[in-house]
Amino acid sequence: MKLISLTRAVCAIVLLSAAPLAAQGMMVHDAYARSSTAASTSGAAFLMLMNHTGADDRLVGASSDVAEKVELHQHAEDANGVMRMGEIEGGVPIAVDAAHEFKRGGDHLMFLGLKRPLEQGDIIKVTLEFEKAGPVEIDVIVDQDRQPGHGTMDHSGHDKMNHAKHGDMSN
Ligand SMILES: [Cu+2]
Repeated sequence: MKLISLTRAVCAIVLLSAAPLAAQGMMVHDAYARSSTAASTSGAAFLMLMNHTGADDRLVGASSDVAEKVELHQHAEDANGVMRMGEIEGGVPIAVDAAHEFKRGGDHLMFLGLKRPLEQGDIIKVTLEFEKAGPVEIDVIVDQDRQPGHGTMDHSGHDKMNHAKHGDMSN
């Protein structure tokens, strides 16, 4: 009998400590990936990251078994006014309780050297590497048909806010 009550006590502690964790950590919304054509050897993923870890953090890298390499990319205007994409130097800082949107025409995860074509509807595993939170594995659905700015979640309001906030792509 003593053993049973001890087990119950342990379970209660586990439940209590697990409950608040459900709303904590790095939260990922609306992650999807696509490539420009079925034969493309590169692709990109887009998602909304929310930092509920309780501390400022920074996305410093990413990897996936579908690609040789996953880079953190941004679109930025060069000296001639041409939009170009390139690696984000020093990673992507995400303040505590802030969100960062990786979206079409903006920051994105770039898959280089795809080992297999991104098939519509496939779920691919991507590991996001954070400075403090460490590796976080996420599921990303391949959605070739997704139109820019039309997520499964209605965040048309977010889009407007982010345009205003992140109007300066140089930061
Ligand atoms: Cu890119």
